[in-house]
Amino acid sequence: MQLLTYLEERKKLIDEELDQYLPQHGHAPERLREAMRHSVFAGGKRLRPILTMAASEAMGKGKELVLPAACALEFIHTYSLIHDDLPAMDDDDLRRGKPTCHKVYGEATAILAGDALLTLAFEVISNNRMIAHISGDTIAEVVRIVASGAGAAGMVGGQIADLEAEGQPVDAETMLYIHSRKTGALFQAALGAGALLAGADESALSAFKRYGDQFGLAFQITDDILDVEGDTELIGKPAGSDEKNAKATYPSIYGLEQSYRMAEESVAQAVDALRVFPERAEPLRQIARYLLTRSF
Ligand code: GRG
Repeated sequence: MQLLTYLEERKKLIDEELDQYLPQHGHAPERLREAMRHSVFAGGKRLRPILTMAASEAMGKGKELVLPAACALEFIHTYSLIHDDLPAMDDDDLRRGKPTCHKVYGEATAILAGDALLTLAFEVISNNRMIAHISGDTIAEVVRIVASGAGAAGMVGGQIADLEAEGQPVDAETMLYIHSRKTGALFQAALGAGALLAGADESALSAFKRYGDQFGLAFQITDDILDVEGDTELIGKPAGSDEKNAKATYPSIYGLEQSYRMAEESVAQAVDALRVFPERAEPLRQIARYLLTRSF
């Protein structure tokens, strides 16, 4: 399997689908529509929806089955980035190499574009019932795990813990708490949604959970490493911003070399979590390994 071709094909499919789900002309106020599109199409890697599809494929089901839920995860991710960039939070001018939503459309519109993307996500998940005749109970469970991953016990909880930790000395335990929620919880939800829609039982769900835990950790460590060593052009934001903002990161606590070894260990554990799955889980294994070589 050629991972880069796989990722490119999936990204293209997701982009086409995202376009369909976003409000069309005349179906929402034009400025809001434009702001939502600005951020959704600013060039993300589409990792979360790709994981949703790959989880379904690992279960032996098609990727099409989970496309609405996959798009929902990208809408939630995009909303979180829009709000994270606001002056009240990280106050960033650039995201994915482009001016942030509030820089182009103003703060009020950016807040509302984020709100509209978050709510659109749940509207879209319910579409799965129509396109693939998934049972109402399964849809309700998918809504529950996605809402919980995105909410107070997940991403939003991690974000506030991160804001509260600003300017304070942060130990390794607190950093893990922040990252497993702020970043990891949405990856978990993406995998869980794909697995549930594809009919995963308790034991398969727990394997995906183990994979997701370690994947989230490896993603965060490599994200922190890229902030130190990465190329500003490629990562789409100024390199060195974590140090400038006095953020606790893996390199700041463990040093670069040890951080890289920790990322390798997490990737190995993520791959190991999938040992019960046959060949069709290969994309998930390769996506985890790819974290170690990514440049953005
Ligand atoms: C505002 C509720 C709320 C939450 C914000 C996602 C987030 C929580 C903050 C973003 C800050 C940040 C850079 C976190 C590190 C991990 C992360 C989410 C990186 C961006 O994800 P990628 O690399 O982004 O998947 P692309 O651009 O490829 O979609």
